[in-house]
Amino acid sequence: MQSGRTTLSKFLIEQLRGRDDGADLGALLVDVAAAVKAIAAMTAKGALGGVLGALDARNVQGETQKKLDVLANDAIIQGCEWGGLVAGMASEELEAPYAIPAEFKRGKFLLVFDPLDGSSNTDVNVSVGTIFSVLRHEPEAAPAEADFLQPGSRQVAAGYAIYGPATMLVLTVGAGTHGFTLDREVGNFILTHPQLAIPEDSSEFAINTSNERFWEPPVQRYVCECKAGRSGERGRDFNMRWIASMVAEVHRILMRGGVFLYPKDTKDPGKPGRLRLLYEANPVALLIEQAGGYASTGRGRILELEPGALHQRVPVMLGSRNEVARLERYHAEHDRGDDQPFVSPLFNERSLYRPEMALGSGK
Ligand code: FDP
Repeated sequence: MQSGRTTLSKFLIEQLRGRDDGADLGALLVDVAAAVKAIAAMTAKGALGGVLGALDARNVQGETQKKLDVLANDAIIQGCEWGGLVAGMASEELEAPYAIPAEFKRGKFLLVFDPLDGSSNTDVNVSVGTIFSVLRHEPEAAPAEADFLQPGSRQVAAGYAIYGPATMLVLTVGAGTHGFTLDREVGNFILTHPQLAIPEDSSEFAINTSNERFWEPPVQRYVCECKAGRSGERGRDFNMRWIASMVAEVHRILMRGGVFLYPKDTKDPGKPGRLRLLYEANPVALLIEQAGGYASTGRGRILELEPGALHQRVPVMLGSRNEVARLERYHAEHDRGDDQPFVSPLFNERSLYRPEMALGSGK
């Protein structure tokens, strides 16, 4: 039964009708969706596509590039550069912004993206995704790097695709967060999850606990309390998940609540967090807030950060509002110096959590 289904194009026409630049924004998002379908086809072939494995190259972050990172990056650039809709693009895989070739008209949007988030998972057949953010660009001139450095609150659209058992596109144009499922036979994204809503409270957290000794005390306190469950401060048991693919974690949170944390740590003092602000944290923060959740660094709202560099990293804590608010409170108490050492009944005297443990050498 095809009739009565809301396709992505129909949804965008209806959502953006009457909005300044609405038709152009809709057309750009349809181009992004077409590129996403190409990436979905590549990832779905797995080993049969000959595209798994690493390249003998590193990206600007010094991370080993996977073949699929580069192919996904090319798919988005080629899918979006020709339509006269974008003035420039920036990607996790490119050191500097990509200038639109002279033969194409320049448009009024900037497209910023992580072509394949969680790509370390491609070789093990676990869900990965594409994250994107659309910003406005007023001048006619080719955009400089500084033009991309806009706070997340100025995004006009944001979304991600998740390449899992089903391919989904989750999107916001500033009026709620909505999920579309790819009908592979027909080739259309169909609205299947309108108006996603994250519960305010949750008992599920996601964090890479192998970094525990490098975290700041407020994060150690939060996680320690979650692990203590009903015998501790929180008075109820928590569940933990770690997929190591942010898109998949965020998707779970949009579906059933929870929190995802990639906090600041002392593992690599040169990196104040793992995730990149412009093309990971900002788009995901907008999606989460449009679904009623909250996204913070622990010390303030992610969407209000003034970016300082294209590939800037930030601490990320997002999901169910009350849990993220609690994390902000723990950071504030710590920064004021009045957080109480947390004593979990699960830990014996020798392994008691004390704030000064986290301030030590990090060994
Ligand atoms: P990846 O480097 O594989 O792209 O974006 C960074 C990210 O994945 C997230 O998707 C994921 O949550 C995180 O890194 C995984 O980090 P760990 O290696 O610490 O598990």
